[in-house]
Amino acid sequence: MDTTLAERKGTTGAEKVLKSTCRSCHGGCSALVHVEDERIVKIEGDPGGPLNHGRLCPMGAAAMELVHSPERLKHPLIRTGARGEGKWRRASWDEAYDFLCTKIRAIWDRYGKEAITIGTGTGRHHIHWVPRFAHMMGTPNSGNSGRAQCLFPRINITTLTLGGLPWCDYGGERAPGVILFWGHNPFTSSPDGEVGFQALDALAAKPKIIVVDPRKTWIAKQADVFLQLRPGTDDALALAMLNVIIANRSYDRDFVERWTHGFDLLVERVRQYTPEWAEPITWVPAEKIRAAARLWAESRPGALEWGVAIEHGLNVTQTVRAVSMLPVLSGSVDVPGGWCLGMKALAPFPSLLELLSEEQKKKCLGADRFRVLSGAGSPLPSAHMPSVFESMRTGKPYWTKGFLIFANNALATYAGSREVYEALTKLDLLMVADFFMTPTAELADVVLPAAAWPEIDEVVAMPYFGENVVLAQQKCEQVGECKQDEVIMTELARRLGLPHCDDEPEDVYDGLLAPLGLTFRELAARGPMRVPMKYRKHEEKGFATPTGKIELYSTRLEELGYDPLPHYEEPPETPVSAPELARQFPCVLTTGARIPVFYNSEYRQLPQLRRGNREPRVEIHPQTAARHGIERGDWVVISTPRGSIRQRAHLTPDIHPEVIECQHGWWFPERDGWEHGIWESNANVLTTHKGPYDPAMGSYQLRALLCRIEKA
Ligand SMILES: Nc1nc2c(c(=O)[nH]1)N[C@H]1C(S)=C(S)[C@@H](COP(=O)(O)OP(=O)(O)OC[C@H]3O[C@@H](n4cnc5c(=O)[nH]c(N)nc54)[C@H](O)[C@@H]3O)O[C@H]1N2
Ligand SMILES: Nc1nc2c(c(=O)[nH]1)N[C@H]1C(S)=C(S)[C@@H](COP(=O)(O)OP(=O)(O)OC[C@H]3O[C@@H](n4cnc5c(=O)[nH]c(N)nc54)[C@H](O)[C@@H]3O)O[C@H]1N2
Ligand code: SF4
Ligand SMILES: [Mo]
Repeated sequence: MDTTLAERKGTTGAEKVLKSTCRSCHGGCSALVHVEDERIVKIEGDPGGPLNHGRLCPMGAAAMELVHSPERLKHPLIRTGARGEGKWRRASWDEAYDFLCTKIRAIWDRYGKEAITIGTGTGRHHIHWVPRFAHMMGTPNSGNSGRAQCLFPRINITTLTLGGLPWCDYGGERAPGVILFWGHNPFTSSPDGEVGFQALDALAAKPKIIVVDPRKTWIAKQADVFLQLRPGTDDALALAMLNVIIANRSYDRDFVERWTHGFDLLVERVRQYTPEWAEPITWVPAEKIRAAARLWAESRPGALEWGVAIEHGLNVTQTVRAVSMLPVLSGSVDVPGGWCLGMKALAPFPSLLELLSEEQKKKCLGADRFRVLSGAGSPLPSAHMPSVFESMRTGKPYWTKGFLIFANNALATYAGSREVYEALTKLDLLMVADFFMTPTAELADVVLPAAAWPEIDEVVAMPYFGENVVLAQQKCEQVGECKQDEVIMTELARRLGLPHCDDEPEDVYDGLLAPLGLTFRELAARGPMRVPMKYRKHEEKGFATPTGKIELYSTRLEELGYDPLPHYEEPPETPVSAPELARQFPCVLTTGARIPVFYNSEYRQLPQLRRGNREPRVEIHPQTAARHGIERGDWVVISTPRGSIRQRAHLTPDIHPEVIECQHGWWFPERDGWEHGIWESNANVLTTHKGPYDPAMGSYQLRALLCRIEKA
């Protein structure tokens, strides 16, 4: 990887156009990157892109501004003052690596290899490399701000019960008859390698539409049935829909009989969950629940678009279980236009888990308690991150003393920002690799400049863990001394003399592509590749579960000590379970519905995206605002029992009158001081990671909490 760009791409002088893949979000849009004299001069959508057909969203369109931002970190920094004092010295990569190696060895000697955790954030290009690097380092502890909160509950639980996570079949043999958007808005969020443009294109065939959301989103306005529920009650709603489908006998009898395990037990279980039972819990009229269940069952095949909203609460496992049964009962699994298991085009990623001894694996923080988070069925093992923070703060069950972060603004995106702060300031070593000096990076001992997507080589397969489309990213420009995360991990591994440190990232890419008979360079030259879809794969080999069937009654959950059938539990902080508290905090708070211009805590530095979005916004229903004397554009203080923040009032009749929605990820890069305003408008000042948790995944609450609003 050390040949110069000019040599590799022949870019000296004339303009060249290189094919790559946008990852300004979870990604997948094919892009053409124009390079002149080794500098990017334009980035545009690639008309040949299988997922985007030439289009880019606002964040993709701002990618060149990201690459060339004057705010970018361009060389390593070592802290010279106290944490947060903002005193740094510029260091060479050699010095930075030497500094890291000395600190790492000192922690190993004093506290053991498990005392270092490798962290990352949402699904970046290097998401698989983080646990790999942890295993090379001899630690069972790696994880991210989303592992128990984002996609992985869906992955781990469907892996246990269906043998894998299915995705909507767009552009296949036929179009879906109905699409169910459940706590999910892919037109804005394009999550997990499932680009919103695909969902948009699927609407052209005029499927029936059902939307479950406390806010009347753009897609909710086109819906045949819109279920405007109380945040956090998704499980109750899904159970009531299952009840109706079973009571009406409108399920696919052949499929259920032949391909599911435990249907009779499910029938028994959901008999109690009638729409009338669900109405006062969910705030959705029973008749609407019936209408949605009828439409879903009648308009097969059904495609389920479910999102992160169901993973930001405490009923994650049960909700994933209940919602995933809707396409199962309607016989929509792995059929054209339905909800299909991926083609798994790549070879399994070499995670090097085998490097950990059994004794070391047992030290994975929180794994014994949250047995679906990182046990069998989890394609990416993970520590329970709240337990990691606890171990940083208290030394229980042992000390975590080093935290090496590759892409995560921990102070903004984990629940309980102040608790995270307390934990980070107790470390002996905090390393942060990022594009920018974030408030989290400001607390580090070493800050490393990371390369952004147009500056890296990578194989990407979309959707995540489905792998129907394989794409390449190509390094098009060298910015300052920035390095790709995989390269940083490899170089650090070499300095530490870790096992497998001789593998080049490109060797790994070639290995992943071997089943396709391609090398990385060949893929990069030819562009994206779509693997032909095969349907009803279970007819050949069954489902990859212990019974070979879809487990409505989960034998794996039973074995792990969890309820094998879905049930509903009211979370502890709601108007129903805590009426006393609700007198002080009368509104239901949800946070973080995605907006088109920012990515979690990112991009506030980019004028193209910040323009028109200078300040954080809280959505309030006009009646609720009037009750509190709040007018459009006022600063509003939002409080929970844990803290207060302020955001500007955005009044809209599209939100449920009892619900408040505040944006997440806010800090102000332009402000002085290490905090850069991290305590002012950051939604996670309002949350906690100290529990309670979902019993199987260890998820905490980022949404569906009680709050109070007042004019600032
Ligand atoms: N209250 C509340 N909190 C939430 C959420 C919510 O809805 N509400 N959403 C949660 C979810 S679902 C998630 S996944 C997390 C996301 O949490 P994070 O992943 O922490 O979020 P980001 O702000 O997207 O990214 C963090 C940092 O990564 C840097 N970065 C981006 N790409 C790269 C790269 O390739 N290499 C390196 N080294 N750095 C890079 C960015 O500059 C940024 O500073 O937040 C969670 N937090
Ligand atoms: N532009 C942009 N794109 C992003 C991101 C970003 O920050 N910006 N973040 C990325 C990340 S990390 C993720 S995980 C994905 C998430 O993307 P999505 O899965 O689409 O999730 P959100 O947009 O967070 O929420 C979807 C909807 O859930 C609703 N909602 C809120 N609470 C509840 C609830 O309790 N129940 C139900 N049923 N609905 C509820 C919200 O009103 C919102 O309309 O987006 C990714 N893509
Ligand atoms: S949807 Fe994501 S991958 Fe596509 S252009 Fe936007 S940021 Fe890039
Ligand atoms: Mo996420």
